Amino acid sequence: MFFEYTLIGLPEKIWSVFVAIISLIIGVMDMGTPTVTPEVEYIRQDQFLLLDATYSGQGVATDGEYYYTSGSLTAFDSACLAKWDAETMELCVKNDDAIPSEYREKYNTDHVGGISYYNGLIYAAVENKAEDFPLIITYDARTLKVVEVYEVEGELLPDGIPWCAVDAANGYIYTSQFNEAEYIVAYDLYTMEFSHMLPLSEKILRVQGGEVYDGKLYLSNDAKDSNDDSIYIVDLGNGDVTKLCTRSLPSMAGNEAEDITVYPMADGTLIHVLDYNKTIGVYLRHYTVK
Ligand SMILES: [Ca+2]
Ligand SMILES: [Ca+2]
Repeated sequence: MFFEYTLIGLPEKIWSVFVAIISLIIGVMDMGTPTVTPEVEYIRQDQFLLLDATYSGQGVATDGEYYYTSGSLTAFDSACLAKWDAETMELCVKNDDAIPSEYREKYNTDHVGGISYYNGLIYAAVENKAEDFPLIITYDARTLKVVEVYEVEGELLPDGIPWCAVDAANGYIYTSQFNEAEYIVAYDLYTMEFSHMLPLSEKILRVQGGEVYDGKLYLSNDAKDSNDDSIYIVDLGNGDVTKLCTRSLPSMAGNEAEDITVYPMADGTLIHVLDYNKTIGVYLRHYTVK
């Protein structure tokens, strides 16, 4: 008799019982729904557990049809990308070795952070252990295989490259430092040469991800040691920062807000944020704007 074996070598039936039990435990730990300040309405969530969580703990992007996620597990030295059907959330494609080995070996590059989608490509912010060698790597959105690796100017990025967001209309890709971001750093979308910096009207702490939608930059903030994590909007013309909302999240172990993507999906939701529950679960939570 043949069993289908999962990644960690357990027969599939035992594995699914195990996952069901873990789901129950996590469900109890994270019971309740997020409450959000009135500008935004919480609609629903998708849950990634155990192995799925390793593919989804860092970045999220969408083309409207699929969600793309990234994950990095430093303990296992893994850096992954995955593609999920947006309607069914079935896993379509994955890449569990998303960093080219020459960069791993030469620069200790080990972390895929926030991601963004544009024109058939996934753009990923990728950093090394010392956080002093920022990369933007593009992947083919069909196969999740590497297309190009760009070594970007890192002088304005003192603590790595946590996220990136494509602004196709203006031909830029944006990022910022993670802690205490006082400006946005812009690169040319096609050459990845440094273009300019945009000073922010107020400092944003712990910027986990971003996405451009309708001419505005949406940023996901993680409040440290707190489950009240916020979303900010940056005016790309003048750097004005406004807080869109604060999300109060149910999580016994604590919530770490991760990347964001903003796109009107078939189910009517617009804002999609990843949350890590600091155990073995990741949620993709969907919102509408009132
Ligand atoms: Ca994103
Ligand atoms: Ca938090």
